[in-house]
Amino acid sequence: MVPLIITAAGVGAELTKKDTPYLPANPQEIINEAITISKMGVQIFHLHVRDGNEKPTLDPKIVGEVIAEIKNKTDLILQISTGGDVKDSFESRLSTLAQPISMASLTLGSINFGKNVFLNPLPLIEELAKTMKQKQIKPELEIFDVSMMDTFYTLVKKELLIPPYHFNIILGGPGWLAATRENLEFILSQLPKNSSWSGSGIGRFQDTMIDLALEKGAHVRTGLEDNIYLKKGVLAKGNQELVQKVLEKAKKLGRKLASQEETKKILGLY
Ligand code: KMH
Ligand code: ZN
Repeated sequence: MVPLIITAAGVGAELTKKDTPYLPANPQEIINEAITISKMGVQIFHLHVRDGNEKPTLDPKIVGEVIAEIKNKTDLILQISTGGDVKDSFESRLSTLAQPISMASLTLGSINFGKNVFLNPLPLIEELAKTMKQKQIKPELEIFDVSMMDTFYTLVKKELLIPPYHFNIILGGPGWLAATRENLEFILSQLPKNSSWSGSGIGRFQDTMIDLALEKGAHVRTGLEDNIYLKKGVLAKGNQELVQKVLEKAKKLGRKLASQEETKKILGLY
């Protein structure tokens, strides 16, 4: 069986310490969280950065400092978020690709996000994909809905993506595609052969998607960005508790963790 890759989405851009006091919400806390989960065997850190006031930021200086420190202290593969915050400009989202990172998220369509819209018009998606290709940054293709697979094939036709493709199928948010086996299998039926994918879900559907992904021998994404509860009514005391839960599930299934070298090979990192 393919060894398991865990992506940790440690903070995101939406939550605050009012939602959970365990959110790493300033540069030092994000760096510390990265170090902790790296020691547990997590291979990829999906990175959103906060400033000293706990506000999401794409300021290249602050983002650059956090990246430098995480690279200095861990061997994590850094996957910068090009989604940012729903209010971020397209220009600032594109600016994240100037950072020295080997992966970046690439969402393949627009979707309702809380009371806002996470806007991803085709020209932006194409510009992001083109820049990633030029800079040899591996896109993680974020699939919130089956319609986003249509955009994937548009990018393939335009030769903006380099195989093998890596997807993150993220279901179960309000107004998104529901996190069901049927919906996941419908999406999977449209993935090119030899693609890799991880399963992730929002709130209580994080467990649903992780279980389905593990059952299918795929990879997983966990972390406080997607879900702040360890179980019903009990907050996770940091990303490490969510990672620990994945490690226990993997152990039960006899699934071993991928090394960083294996991870790079599986994902076809440049
Ligand atoms: N914060 C959301 C608007 C990504 O990181 O690429 C976008 C998001 C997806 O979190
Ligand atoms: Zn994100």
